[in-house]
Amino acid sequence: MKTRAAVAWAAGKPLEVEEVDLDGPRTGEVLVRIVATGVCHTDAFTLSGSDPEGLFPVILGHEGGGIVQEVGPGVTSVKPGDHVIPLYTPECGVCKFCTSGKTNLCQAIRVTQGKGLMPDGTSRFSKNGKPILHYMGTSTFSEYTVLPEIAVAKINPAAPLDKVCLLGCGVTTGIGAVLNTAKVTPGSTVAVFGLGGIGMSVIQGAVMAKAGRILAIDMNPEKFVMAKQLGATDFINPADYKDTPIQQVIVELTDGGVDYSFECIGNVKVMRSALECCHKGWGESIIIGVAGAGQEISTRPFQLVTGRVWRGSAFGGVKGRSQLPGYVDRYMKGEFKIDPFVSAVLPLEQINHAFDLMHEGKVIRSVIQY
Ligand code: NAD
Ligand code: AHE
Ligand code: ZN
Ligand code: ZN
Repeated sequence: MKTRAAVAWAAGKPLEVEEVDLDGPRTGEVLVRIVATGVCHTDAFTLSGSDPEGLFPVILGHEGGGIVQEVGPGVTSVKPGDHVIPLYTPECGVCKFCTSGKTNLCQAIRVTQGKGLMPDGTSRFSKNGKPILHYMGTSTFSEYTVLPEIAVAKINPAAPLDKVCLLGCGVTTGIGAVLNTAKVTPGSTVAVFGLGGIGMSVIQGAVMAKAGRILAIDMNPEKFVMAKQLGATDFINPADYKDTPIQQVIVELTDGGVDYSFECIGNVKVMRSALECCHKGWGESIIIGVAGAGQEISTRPFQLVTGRVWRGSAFGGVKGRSQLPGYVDRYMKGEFKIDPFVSAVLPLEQINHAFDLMHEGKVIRSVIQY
């Protein structure tokens, strides 16, 4: 079949919206019509050429919501008409990782996914006979996409797909990092570095965890408005403290440091600040931001010897098939917000504008509606 898609032909070049060919689902695969997709900073990161795994040409996008159109042989858990969220972290339920009880990082198809291919080692997308690669196993910047069955979460059909698509990455990542990875305890002091879709979701998670104080940190003070509405209590622009390292500012403001910090930017220098603003003896820093090829983190080992902890979190530690539908239901019950995060709704033809809005810091999320 043909599908409209935004193709990234090369790193650093604008996406081109055009018709491409899409092969139908093979064994264990499903064809999904994407109704809406968010644009996450990770899409921009890969498009920029900084992603060590970045391959081109590719159809980006990993924060979608859609409806199953067709299933391939052997698919039993979903059927046409089911509403689904594509999962860049699938859940096979049987691999060593899925059965460990210790991680959400299912590895059943990670190798082929990282090469932009379906589990059988081929691509379903092409143009004039030339393959176009998949991205993060999802490629939601295409109106129709083919996904492995283990990479779709079946959700409540009453949920608005133009909102819950953000549970495909940003909102789940932020809330999950607080509740699953850090396990923030009531009364804690929390610092959030970077107030995009991820950082704002961390703030929501911290409120859900009943944190006592939530410090919101960003170079763009316009972000403080929403951070305050969501429940942040302190607002810090590092540009206001040029002569003092920001970790020192935070340690002084919080009687020795925060209990938990979250890096939601992808800047290795900020990752260091986020660790070093943690309280001696117990403070934990969670790295969520994704850093470019060749970047490395550093700190004095003494920071860890004296009890601070560095952790990372992918997709908020959430297992997609078994736990994400519950997040959709919790949103529907009003336990957390998604709607205010949708700053702009754009047609696929304006997807490059969505990237511009992100780089200009004008949106929390743009949602592409097909
Ligand atoms: P975003 O672009 O919407 O937000 C980033 C924010 O950081 C912006 O508000 C920006 O002003 C702020 N910022 C930039 N540099 C800063 C600095 N030096 N100090 C303070 N603030 C600064 O991005 P996003 O979509 O929220 O994603 C954030 C990061 O999380 C990205 O690196 C993305 O790739 C990553 N991410 C990781 C996961 C995961 O599972 N680990 C999931 C989604 C996104
Ligand atoms: N490909 C990059 C790493 C990118 C990365 O860390 N991705 C996160 C999700 S970001 C979503 O917006 C993730 O889940 N990582 C786990 C995984 O298996 O990819 C690189 O550095 O090579
Ligand atoms: Zn993302
Ligand atoms: Zn698995």
